[in-house]
Amino acid sequence: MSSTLPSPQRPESFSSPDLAPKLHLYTVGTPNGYKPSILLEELHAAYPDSKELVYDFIPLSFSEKDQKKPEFLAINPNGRIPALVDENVGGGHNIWESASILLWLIEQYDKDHKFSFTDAKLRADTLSWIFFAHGGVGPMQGQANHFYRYAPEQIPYGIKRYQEETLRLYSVLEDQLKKPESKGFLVGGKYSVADINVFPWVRGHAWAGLDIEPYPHVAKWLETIEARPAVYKGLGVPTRGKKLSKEEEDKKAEESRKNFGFGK
Ligand SMILES: N[C@@H](CCC(=O)N[C@@H](CS)C(=O)NCC(=O)O)C(=O)O
Repeated sequence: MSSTLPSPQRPESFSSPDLAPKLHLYTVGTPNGYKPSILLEELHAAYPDSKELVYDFIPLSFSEKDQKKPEFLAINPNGRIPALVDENVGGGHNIWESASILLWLIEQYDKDHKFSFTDAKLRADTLSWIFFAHGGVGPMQGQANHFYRYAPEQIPYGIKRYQEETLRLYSVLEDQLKKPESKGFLVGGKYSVADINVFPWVRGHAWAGLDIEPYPHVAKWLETIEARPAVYKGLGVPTRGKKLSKEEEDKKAEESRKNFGFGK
């Protein structure tokens, strides 16, 4: 049976046709979607000779409901992006849930622990911050986005509840990042997978109607990470989101409402 999913595309970093991709990323330009492309680009920059890291991406379309098609459900039974198929391992392997994909990539390909740690306590700290973001920032900010941007009726209680909880989580990040020993990163005084896992969410604070100014250390952390060339490249997969005007934001929200079936 031929696939009805979009064709794979090559990211700019691996445009050479003689490199056969063994990693296939199913993604959309959302915070969860950007996490693995950022890490893949960081790994490529850190290990430029590794052929195992050559990847392509399949830009799924929410309006076409690609994420609910049987071909994709065979890869991710939860019907959501991102998902990764890794053909470097015997028999291939499907990995889904954004944080799980990051941990898989680190375990398999970050041989020199450039974005991870060998020390048991720092590994545990990494998991703590990853679970904090995966169970807290992502879902809470996702709900803030929903009530603030997509809900067909404005429900002030829902907006307030999720915006306030997201801001509380930002204050936890702020307290960590302001410690001198943090050196501006979440774990072990260095940029790691713990930062990559939460960065795309916090970067999208404005979409949830949130202001980052009360959190200067978080704002500085965002700026530092955003300035990394690999992060720039990762944010271009599948498409580069551009800064939108208020009118463009409202149009995008309207489109998204239609795609998710709760449009006006
Ligand atoms: N916990 C999951 C969340 C995945 C998720 O909610 N993905 C959204 C985009 S950010 C999605 O696929 N939405 C489409 C849908 O719900 O059908 C993860 O971190 O991978």
